[in-house]
Amino acid sequence: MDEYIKIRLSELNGYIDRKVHIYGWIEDKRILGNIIFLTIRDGWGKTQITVKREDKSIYNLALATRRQSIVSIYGRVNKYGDTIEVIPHKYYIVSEAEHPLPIDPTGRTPASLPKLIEYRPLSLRIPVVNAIFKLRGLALKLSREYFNEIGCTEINTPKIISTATEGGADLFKVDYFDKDAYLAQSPQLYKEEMVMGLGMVYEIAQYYRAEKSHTRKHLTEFTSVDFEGAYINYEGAMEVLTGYIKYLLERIPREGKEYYEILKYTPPQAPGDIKTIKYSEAIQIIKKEGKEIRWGDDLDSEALSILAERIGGFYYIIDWPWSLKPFYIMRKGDLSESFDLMYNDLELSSGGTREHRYRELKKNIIEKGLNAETFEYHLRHYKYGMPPHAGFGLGLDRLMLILTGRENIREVVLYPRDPETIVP
Ligand code: AMO
Repeated sequence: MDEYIKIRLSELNGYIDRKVHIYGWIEDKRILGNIIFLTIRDGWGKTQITVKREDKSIYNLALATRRQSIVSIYGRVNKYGDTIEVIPHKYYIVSEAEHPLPIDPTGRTPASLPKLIEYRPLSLRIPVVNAIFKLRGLALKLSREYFNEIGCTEINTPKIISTATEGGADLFKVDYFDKDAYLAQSPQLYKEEMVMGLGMVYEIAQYYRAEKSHTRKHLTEFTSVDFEGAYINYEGAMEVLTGYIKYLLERIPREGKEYYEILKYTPPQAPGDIKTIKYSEAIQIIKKEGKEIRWGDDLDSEALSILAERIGGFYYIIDWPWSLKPFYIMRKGDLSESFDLMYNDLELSSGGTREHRYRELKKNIIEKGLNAETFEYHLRHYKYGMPPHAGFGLGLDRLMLILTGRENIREVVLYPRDPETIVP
């Protein structure tokens, strides 16, 4: 069967009247008089297979194949009007689907989110779910494109570590032979150290936080897009972050058009510029709305809802009290050179200028109540010519909520992990 060319269903248009070999799952089957119409998909595209009763053996096989089974078809591509169909010459059932199916892959009978996650592979055949994860893949591709274009080097830092990077709390402990180890909460200190020789770096990876949060925006395993650059301060890091958000929002509607049509959703427009307010101004705004809050308090969900209402869209909150920020952030008296990037009431990213001076960094570690000795492996590098630097970490799963218009972070993560869920 050499004369049949193996192609994807997205390529059919270029093979009208030619003999092709295709694979796919049967999404739908309709019998109209003496004809069976099968809709098959392969993950890239879809087509119709038209089987006439006179092709007896194929007709009987098609009749017997259950929806969602994988078939292999050799046939001719035919076009009439706007419709492309394949007229099968040979038809094989490659992998049968058992019925009843645990979820409806056409999406017509909606399944609960836990059920979708339990049967994630099959749920990826639901057009809306499929579109979400295609867009996630696209966002990852565009992210790499952006950071590579601006001159960053992609890095991979360890996820099994011996010291906390974000302070002592929320750490998952791991039995590591005869030693204690932890799962990384972020690549923080490693990414900072890498700017010594690489200039600007980025990493896209999963991190772990033992937070007992049951919200629509927290997971115990989340994906972060981390950036770190030498010779810049927090303003430079915000420029890179604003550029990243613009790059994504300008390109993803175009490159992901077919998926947005399925989702019936338009992502926010790329911001011209991103507004900035100081933490102290945020406190004033929140106070004006009648909420009791003092300078130095963290912004809880009620406070963030007020800001979402009053400011909205993308905005930065800058110059946070140093008491609210981690030890590695550059201190300016009671304040710090730091920022959070918000979208309405959702924190997407945080970052800042880093403390690059060995003595000051050590002092900050002690002041935050941490044990400087356990950080010595990291700290020593700050003695050998550490450049001033700044960076940020951005929660990719949270960004995906905005890029896909979903509400719950579990909808945009293949296998979400929260305090109750570690399977599947
Ligand atoms: P931070 O702890 O603010 O900063 O985390 C950065 C971003 O990561 C996302 N994020 C989460 N997403 C889902 N579930 C979670 N449990 C979770 N925790 C954090 C958020 C958040 O804004 N090292 C610093 C960043 C830096 O300064 O470079 C850090 O980790 O979107």
